[in-house]
Amino acid sequence: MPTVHLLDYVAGNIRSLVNAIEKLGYEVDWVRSPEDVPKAEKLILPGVGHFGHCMTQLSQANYLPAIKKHIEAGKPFMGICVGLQALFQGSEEDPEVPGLGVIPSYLTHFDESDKSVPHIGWNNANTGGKFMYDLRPDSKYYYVHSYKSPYRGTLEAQGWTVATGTYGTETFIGAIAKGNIYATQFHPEKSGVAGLRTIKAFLTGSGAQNLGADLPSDVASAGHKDGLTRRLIACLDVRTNDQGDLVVTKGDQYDVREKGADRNVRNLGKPVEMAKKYYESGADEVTFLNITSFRDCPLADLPMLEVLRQTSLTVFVPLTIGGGIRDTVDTDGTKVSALDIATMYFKSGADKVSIGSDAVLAAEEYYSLGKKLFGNTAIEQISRAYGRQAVVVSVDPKRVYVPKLDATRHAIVETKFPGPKGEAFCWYACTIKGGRETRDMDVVELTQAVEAMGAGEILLNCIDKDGTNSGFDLELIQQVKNAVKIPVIASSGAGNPGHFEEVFEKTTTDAALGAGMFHRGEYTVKQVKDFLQDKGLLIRQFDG
Ligand code: 1PR
Repeated sequence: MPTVHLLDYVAGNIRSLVNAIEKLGYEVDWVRSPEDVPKAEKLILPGVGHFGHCMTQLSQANYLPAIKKHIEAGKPFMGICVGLQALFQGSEEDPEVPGLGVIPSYLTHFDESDKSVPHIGWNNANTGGKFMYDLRPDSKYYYVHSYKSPYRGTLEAQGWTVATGTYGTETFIGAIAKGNIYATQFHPEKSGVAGLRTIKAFLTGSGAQNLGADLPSDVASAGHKDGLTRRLIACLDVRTNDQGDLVVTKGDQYDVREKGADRNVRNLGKPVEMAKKYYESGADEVTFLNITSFRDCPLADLPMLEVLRQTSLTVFVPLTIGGGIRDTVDTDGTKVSALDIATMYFKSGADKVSIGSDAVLAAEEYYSLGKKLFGNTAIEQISRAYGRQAVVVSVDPKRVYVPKLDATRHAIVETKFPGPKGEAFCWYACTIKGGRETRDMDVVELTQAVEAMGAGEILLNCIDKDGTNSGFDLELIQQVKNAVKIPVIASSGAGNPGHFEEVFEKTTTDAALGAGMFHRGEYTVKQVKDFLQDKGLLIRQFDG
C-alpha cells in the first residue's frame, strides 16, 4: 500500500484524516520525532486549535528545521487548517510566535461586527478558473477558523495559486499551492466527497502536475454561488432501551417513551446506519447525543466510542458527541476528567464535544465568583487543548411565563404566544439532567458565560418545542443570537422543510437541526435542502 507520513505533534482529532487517507487506499505512517521527517516522501501537517500553541509545540520539539528541509527539498507537503497557517509569517492570534514564513503574509481575525466568529460551515475554495488539486467551483468545503489570511491578489505574482472563500464582506485564502506545497484552510477530511477528491489529488501527485493551468471553460463557468451555505444538521438522540440495545430514540418534550401502557423507549433505528443515511442525503454535520450516561460500564467501553469509530469510517462530515462530558469517577474508582473523556471521543472520531448539564453548573460558579475564570472548567480545559471550535454547549431551556417586564431579574422576551394566563412575557430557564431539573439561570446568562469560557458554538434546544413538529422557537433563537458572537444552532420543533426556511429567514441563526422528522421518514435531508434551494437559499448538496 502506498504511504503518506502524518505529523502527530499536538493533541488533535486526526482520526478522521487517517480514515480519509485509508479510504483512498493509502497507509499512514506516523512522524513522531524530527528524525522521522526525512523518511517521509509525502508529508501532511494537520493542525487544530491555536496558532501559537501549534507553532510552539512544533518549535519545542525541534520539528521546524526538519519541515523546512522537507519543503526545500521539493518533496510533497500538505498543510491543513492550522497546518496552512503555519506556512505564513505569523498570526494576530499570537503575535510573538513566528510562523514558518514560507508565505509572505500575516493572518488576521475575522471582523465580528457583522457576523458570527468562528467561521464555521461549508464555503467555497474558488480557484478563479485555475486547476488546483481537483478543487471544483461548484463544490463546498468545511471550514472552522477565527483567523484568516486576507486575500489581496498579490501572491499570484510570486507563483502561488490561490483559492478563496468569502465570509460576509471578507475574502480569504481557502487554499494555496506552489510547486510541491499544497495547503487548505478548510478540513478536506470533513468535506465529504469533494474533500476526499482533493486529498487524492495530493496523494497521487496529480494535483501538482497541472497546477495553475486554466480549467476547461465549461467547468470554470458552471453556475455556482460563493459564500457560506445554510448549515443543516441531523441529530440522533441515542440510549439503551429496556432490552439493552443501543437505539436512536426521540422524545416529545424530552419524554422518549411510547404513550402505550408498556411505555417502551421509542426505537427509531441504529445509530451508525442512520448517520450514514443522513450523510449521503446531504447532512452538513451529524450530532449524537448520548441521553443516558451508560454509567454501569467502564468509560473505556462506552458504547458511543464504538458508534463514533464505526461512523467515522464512512461519514466524512463533522461529528459531534454530547452527553456525560464532565469530571467523573470510573467504575474502578479512578477519577476521570471531562478533558480525558473528550479526548477518548476525539480519538474515536468525534470533531466536537457537546456539554450540557456541566456547562450550567460551571456558569453558576462563574457568576457566583464575580465573572472570574480560573481555567478549571471542562469548557476551558477542552477549549485550551483542542480549540474553541471543538466545544459546543447544548442548552435545554424551558419557557417561564411572567405577567410584566419587571416580574423577574431574567432576560425577558415579549412573546407573540401568551402563556396560560395570558402572560405577555417570558424568559427561558436553563435545565440540567435532560430537563429534569430547572435552574435559576436564563439562556442569556448561560450562553454569555460559556462564550467567555471558550465555547465555540451553542446548540440551542427548546424543551417546549422538542418533538412538536410545530416549528422552531424563533423568539428564543433571536434572543440568544443577540446575546453572543459565537455561532448558534437552532434546534427543536422542526416538522417540515418550511420550518427550516422560516428559521433561516426570520432569525439570524447560523445553522438548524432536525431530528424526529428525519427519523420517522417524513422528510429526507435532501428534500429539505431542495426546498431551501428552490427558495433561493444557498445550500450544499451531497457531492457523491
Ligand atoms: O447534560 O452534558 O450529559 O448532556 C445530555 C445531552 O442529552 C444534552 O445535550 C441534552 O440536550 C440531551 N438530552 C437529555 N435528555 C434528552 C431527552 O430527549 N430526554 N435530548 C436529551 C435532547 C434534544 C434535541 C433534539 C431536538 C430536535 N434532544 O437534540 O434532537 O429537540 O428534535 P425535533 O427536531 O424532533 O423536535 P449532558
